[in-house]
Amino acid sequence: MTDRAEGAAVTADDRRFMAAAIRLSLRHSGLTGSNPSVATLIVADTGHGPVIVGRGVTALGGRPHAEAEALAEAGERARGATAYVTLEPCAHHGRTPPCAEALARSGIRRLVAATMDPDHRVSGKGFEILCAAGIETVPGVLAKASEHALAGYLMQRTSSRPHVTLKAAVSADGKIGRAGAGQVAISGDVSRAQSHLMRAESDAILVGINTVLEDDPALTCRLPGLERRSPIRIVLDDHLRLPRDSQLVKTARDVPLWVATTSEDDKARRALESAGVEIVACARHNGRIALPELLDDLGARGIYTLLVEGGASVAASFIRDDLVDRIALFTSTVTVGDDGIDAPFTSATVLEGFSPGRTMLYGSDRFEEWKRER
Ligand code: AOF
Ligand code: ZN
Repeated sequence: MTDRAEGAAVTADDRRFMAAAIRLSLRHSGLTGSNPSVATLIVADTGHGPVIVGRGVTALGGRPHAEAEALAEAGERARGATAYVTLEPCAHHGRTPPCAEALARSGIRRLVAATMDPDHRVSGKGFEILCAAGIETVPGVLAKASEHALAGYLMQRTSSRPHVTLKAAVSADGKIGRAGAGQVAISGDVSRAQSHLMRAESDAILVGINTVLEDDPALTCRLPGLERRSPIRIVLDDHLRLPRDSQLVKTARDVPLWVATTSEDDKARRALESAGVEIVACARHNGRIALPELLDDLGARGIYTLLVEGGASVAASFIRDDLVDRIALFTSTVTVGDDGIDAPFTSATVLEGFSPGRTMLYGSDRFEEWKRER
């Protein structure tokens, strides 16, 4: 959707309230199961300018929907008001009645929406219900910002696979670590906090078995207060080499651990399963785990946002199969030396087909975000 509502009057207040609704929607990102985290604001003109009289965000777990909460708070004050929704209101009878009908009954005069819901049960039908009820319906306001907030959901609904972010921490001399040296501290504390926040916002995090054998990572979010927002941890482990005494397996009963494999070694599988690990059986392609099929499987299991954290060969496989939607690149001032492992890309060599997004400084590290041009 383009960033401008066609043929309708969009005011500066409309953009301001939609920006506030998008910020509210982020509050439950990653916490609404297979439902997107969306938000609704009901804004009434009290005679002293517009005032928010109802606000709602999709509840934890995905239900009730945002509109129900916002309309309950607004009550009678919804009459004649404008509703701001970050996603087209639903039109289907799910576990709750359709939000489009609830909005139509509430007496609102205008509906301002950021983006259309690609779910086949909605996809324009929500807007139709509101238009048919005589409500002025203005879609496409801050569409790009909302699509960014809903990237995982929109990707899964339109292509069946998760939105993939490839994260790399690269030294000043273009290395991601040193073979056989265990974890090499490349980025600083502030970048580490930022990357743990990225974990908290992702449904799942994925690494290759070599990274596990080298670094023995826990892959949890360890930011104070966000420990319970650790993503599902996924290891690509073709031959089931994951050690039983690894940090990952030792914590498998607290934070889900999935092992993606083509191995049919029943004994090894059972040993991992008895430690609380879930085995994800994969198809094989050219002697390796077939990544496109694995991603479709993860999408079907409700993973909408996937963070790929390493190592070099896993990153190279995702790039080769054209499965990367976003690159999060931390470049530090540390140098590793000539015996380091070359990063699959650096600030100077980011992949063709990616365009720059944000650039920020985290401590002395530089962070760049690159987005796939599709
Ligand atoms: C809304 N408001 O807050 C959200 C919506 O299983 P159900 O019945 O909850 O339906 C899930 C679908 O509802 C989901 O695929 C998406 O189309 C929509 N999500 N819609 O009106 C909300 N979270
Ligand atoms: Zn709904």
